[in-house]
Amino acid sequence: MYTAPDHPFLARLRDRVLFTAGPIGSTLLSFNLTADDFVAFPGTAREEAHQDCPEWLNVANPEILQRVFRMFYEAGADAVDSCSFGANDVVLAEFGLADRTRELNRLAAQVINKVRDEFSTPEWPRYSFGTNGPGTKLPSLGHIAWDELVRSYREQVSGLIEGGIDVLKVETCQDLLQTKAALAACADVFAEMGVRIPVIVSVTIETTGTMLLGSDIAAALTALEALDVVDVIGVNCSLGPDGMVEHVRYLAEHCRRPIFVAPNAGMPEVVDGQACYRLTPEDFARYHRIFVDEFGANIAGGCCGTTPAMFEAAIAAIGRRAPKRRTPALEPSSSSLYTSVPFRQDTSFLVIGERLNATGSRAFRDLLLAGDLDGMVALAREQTAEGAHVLDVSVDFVGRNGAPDMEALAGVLRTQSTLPLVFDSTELPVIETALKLYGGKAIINSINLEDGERKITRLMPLIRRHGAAAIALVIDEEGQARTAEWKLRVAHRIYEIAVGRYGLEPSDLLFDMLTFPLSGGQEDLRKDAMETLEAIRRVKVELPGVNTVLGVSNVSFGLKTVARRVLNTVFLHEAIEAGLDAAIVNAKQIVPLNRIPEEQLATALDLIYDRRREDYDPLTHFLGLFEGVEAEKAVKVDRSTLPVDERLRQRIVDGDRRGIDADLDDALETMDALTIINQHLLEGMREVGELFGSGKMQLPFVLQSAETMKTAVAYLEPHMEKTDGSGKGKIVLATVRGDVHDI
Ligand code: THG
Repeated sequence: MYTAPDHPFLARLRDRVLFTAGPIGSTLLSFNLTADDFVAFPGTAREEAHQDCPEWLNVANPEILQRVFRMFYEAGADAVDSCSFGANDVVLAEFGLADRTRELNRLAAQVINKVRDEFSTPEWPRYSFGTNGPGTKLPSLGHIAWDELVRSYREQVSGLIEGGIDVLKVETCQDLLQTKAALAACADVFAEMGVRIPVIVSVTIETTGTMLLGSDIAAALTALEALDVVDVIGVNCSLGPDGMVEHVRYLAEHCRRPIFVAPNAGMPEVVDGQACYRLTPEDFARYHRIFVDEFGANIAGGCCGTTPAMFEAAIAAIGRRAPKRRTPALEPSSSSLYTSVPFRQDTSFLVIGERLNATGSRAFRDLLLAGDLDGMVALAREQTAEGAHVLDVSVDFVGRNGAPDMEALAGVLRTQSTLPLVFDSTELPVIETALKLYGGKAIINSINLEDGERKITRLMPLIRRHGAAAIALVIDEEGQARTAEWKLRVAHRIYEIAVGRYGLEPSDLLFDMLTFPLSGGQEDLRKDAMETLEAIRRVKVELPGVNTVLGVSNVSFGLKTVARRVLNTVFLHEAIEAGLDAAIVNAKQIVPLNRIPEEQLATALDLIYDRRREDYDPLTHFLGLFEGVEAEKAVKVDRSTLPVDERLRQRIVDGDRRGIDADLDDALETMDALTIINQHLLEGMREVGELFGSGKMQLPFVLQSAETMKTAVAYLEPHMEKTDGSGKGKIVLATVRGDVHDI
């Protein structure tokens, strides 16, 4: 549960819209600086130059930067960005300046604060924003590890705070894992230094309608709003303001923190070797009026290419007043890197796929033991197709070391599964490993009071630091709670700790009231299902806002598959009637209640509610109903009925290279290798390109398709005719060094 820190800047945001300027890099570019401008202490023994490192200007030429800051404060901006966008040691290392990260940031804050002080008055306080850019590495794609990234950002944030910066701005975010690492660094430094200044976080939505890594605005909001260190959420850079309208509208409707909007001055075009921005001051003002008056944006900013004239126009058009009041609605959710998935599903329950479980699924265990990551990804995708909304992931298995297994699996699932993940482990290091890899908002399975408060008080800080939700099991020092009374007692205790002490949002707490199998028939377990249903009903009343979850298959352990399917379905139905929100199930095994024969249904209900009579034991009767009955084989959708060219094209689109050799052999019987590549495989890639361009396919899946293409071409290569080799040309590909797109 976020509560705003008591800070004058945040109080000020509630009263009046704040104008802030951040086009430091593009303004510097328009000055056409020369190599000389980047030389510090020229002509002395200390002479040192780092050309094209804007942050170095804080040392070499602060006057130039101060000219920029002054231009925007003069135009009426309440806040201006420091020159520190790329001042983290990952980027500075490219200039040999990594070990001076802290110093450069401290200086960056001091250099802007000097100008801020020229303008700031008690009636009109001005602010300095310490900008913190994404750097050049994408942790979700494995370019850099969480710990290294956090350490790098900590240096930057420490320096900015030491230099007296007013507000931190984690901006132009492209990868939510990078974003979360930067925010974790802010939280660390606050704790370490005993200070708390406001934090703005702002993501960049590309022309695809998502962040570079494929996250849509809802996914970003879900992941970021779960972090207490975040005070303001927004969007910046990328498209011009017109391309931002829908994303700002989404934030306006859902985001409970103040909103920040800082468009570029349109998409830059290159004219005569100069970046040229088409937006006019009138357009800039018009769009900001929409953002402020229609959507209620609290901070109106400008990113690359915006000019003092634009700020003058916007301030004249909008004035110094409060933005429109908003009434945002919280939608309790989890998220993957790509999408946000609400806990409460309108016409269903939240389906948590159970099959990625080393103790619960033989198929998965075999894949895990064989280290077959592609196979595990395929199992994840199967469950997606079967209707799962999120996926439970448990690598716990006797005799194996869970952390490396989780590292490998979560390392691929984070980009290869569109569904949010539930990290299911009894081992704290396994949970921590997973959280450090995950850019989305995960669900942690689970917290409990098995060893009193020892473990829960170690897990909760992790859960809060990474902005996860948590499943709580009703287990205490005495064991798994058996009666509704006992279950509720444990639930109240956990609530007190998780919500009361650690500030978890109540809706991010999912209580699992647990049930024992009904299949054993022991006298003392006969009423357990009933107690569970009663506890689900009561917890929703006694602890308002919390959600409930259940591992449904537990109820039927020990029965044969056909019987399990019926009992699971009926028990799930009863639990949903009692108010259950989510269930860990095998999605394809849940059947609609109306397809269950009447006698099976009635007997299952008798079993659940322990309606034994003389000469009638529902358990015995239930078992009898399935004697000699076997489950029909599940029908699997596959490509094998398609003609071979279709099969290959579809494989490229699906990014599925497992067993592609056989399909290629098939194809080679009727066509030559080049035809396969040029007509069929490339046709698949063309479709991938279209899906990507229209925002329907995210980058990591495109990479998966490319990998499949590579595998296919490598296989076909020996079948290609050699030409004389005289036609070899040269290809030159270039990208811009140090640019944020330099991936
Ligand atoms: N609550 C919470 N988490 C949980 C559980 C729970 N996590 C683990 C488990 N229980 C839920 N997961 C499973 C996974 C598989 C099965 C049951 C629960 C299962 N497997 C079949 C079997 O064992 O017969 C299939 C075996 C196979 O495919 O090889 O039933 O309760 N919070």
